[in-house]
Amino acid sequence: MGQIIEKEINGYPHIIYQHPQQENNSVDLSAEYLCRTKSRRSIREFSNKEVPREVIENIIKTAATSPSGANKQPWIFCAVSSPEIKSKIKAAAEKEEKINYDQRMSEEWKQDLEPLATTWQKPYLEKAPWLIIVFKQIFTYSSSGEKRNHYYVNESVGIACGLLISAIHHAGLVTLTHTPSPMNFLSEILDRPDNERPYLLLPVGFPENSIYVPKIHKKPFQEVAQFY
Ligand code: IYR
Repeated sequence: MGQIIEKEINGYPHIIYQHPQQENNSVDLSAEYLCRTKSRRSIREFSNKEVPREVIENIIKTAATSPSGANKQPWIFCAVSSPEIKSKIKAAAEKEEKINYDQRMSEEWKQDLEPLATTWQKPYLEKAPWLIIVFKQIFTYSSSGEKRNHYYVNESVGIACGLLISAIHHAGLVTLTHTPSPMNFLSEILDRPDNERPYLLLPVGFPENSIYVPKIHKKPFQEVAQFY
């Protein structure tokens, strides 16, 4: 008898689940993914080499596979390649960052950032071929205009951004998780609706030739994992 692949549970259609990789090689697969992932670094110096829109679409589609509270998918990924819009974003971000570095950040915070050599200037916001601005949707509107709840919005969008960053790296590109603060200027420049809040800004592209990154280390495994 053939396998039933569809059935109703709770009155809703369900389909049988099959993982595409059914061979028993999880050790090799996990080691391979670790190896590929370890080479990821946050990059602040971008080449202006073009990145095809299809790559950006694939990266966003990958992020959009993410799990989310009640599968509400409370996110939108805005991809900007327009030089005019990138310039507006750079100007607004630098205005806020200058105030941050001059007035809002504590001495301890500035000291913590010294190894990263960051400043209020953000040339990558113009130079990178793409900016992806992730907005969280704190609620949504039904087709009849009623407010509908979203759940675990920060967790959901955070997980989706993790997948996004991984997809960017695995496409041979680089990014930076940039969080200008405050960042409501992004809602204004991109004319986003009132149910959305900016969450993360990621310049995406190829790295500039011969660049240096800080020699920093991830915590040793013993410090980040505890087995019981
Ligand atoms: N947002 C500022 C400062 C900054 C803060 C942290 I925490 C970093 O890890 C890096 C930078 C900036 O982008 O310069």
